[in-house]
Amino acid sequence: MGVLNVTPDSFSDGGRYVDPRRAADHALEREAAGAAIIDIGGESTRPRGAREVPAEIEIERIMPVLKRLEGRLRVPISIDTRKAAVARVALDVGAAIVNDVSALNADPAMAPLVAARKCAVVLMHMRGGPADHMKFAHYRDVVGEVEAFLSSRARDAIRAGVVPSRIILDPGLGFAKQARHSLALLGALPRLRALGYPILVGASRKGFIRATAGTDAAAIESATTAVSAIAIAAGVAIVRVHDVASAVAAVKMAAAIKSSNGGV
Ligand code: HH2
Repeated sequence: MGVLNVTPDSFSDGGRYVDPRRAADHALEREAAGAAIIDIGGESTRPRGAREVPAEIEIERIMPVLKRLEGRLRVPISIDTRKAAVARVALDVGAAIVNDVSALNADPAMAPLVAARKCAVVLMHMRGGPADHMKFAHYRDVVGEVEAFLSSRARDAIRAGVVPSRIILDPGLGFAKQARHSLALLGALPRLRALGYPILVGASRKGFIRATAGTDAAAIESATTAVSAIAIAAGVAIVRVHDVASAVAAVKMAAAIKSSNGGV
């Protein structure tokens, strides 16, 4: 999944793709580099005080890009939003996946929308909102608590009419999590897999990578690629990244090693 943030303030690529033509070209480049999904977002969720964006502004940011991509992008588009009004217009112009970092909690209209459209949905673990989630980064058993949250959100989604086979779960690395929490979740991916849904991880360029591998750009990129390989080897279905070409190489290697089955 290639990330395309159409925001002035995203923590890793903020402001670069606000021009719709540039953003659309970038989506096409990411597809050409091997992305299987393009994730488009019009609201930053960065840890330190991301500002709430009204639905109209999110729509104003994403629609020109989605319109430019209509009929040009072959891979599915995922829309990164917590707002049903934004998801609705994106689905109307061909988005296939709703990526909701609130796991359908932020907007009561989101679950009925996803159910009615029978689209795929990413349910991500977070506590609090994008502006204050780091206040809630305290756990006794981070893996158990995230596991319980995700399975309960999946149950609630199904109760609301969401098609079970269209649910994707995400531990929400960096969201209401200290570095050690994100690392623990990456170490427990087989447990999350055992919940029975495809798993998505978004590790790309996040704070726990910087805290672990170093803060220069090359270290951040190589460490992101390493995490993609580890995640795929652990059975994750989707890695959400900025540098698609590196992730594709990592995914190819991890998948080839897995399917070799140790020579058996
Ligand atoms: N991370 C970010 C945004 N959306 N969605 C899912 N499902 N999982 C994630 O881990 C995830 C996400 C934050 O990263 P980024 O898009 O680079 O920054 P920003 O939110 O500032 O645009």
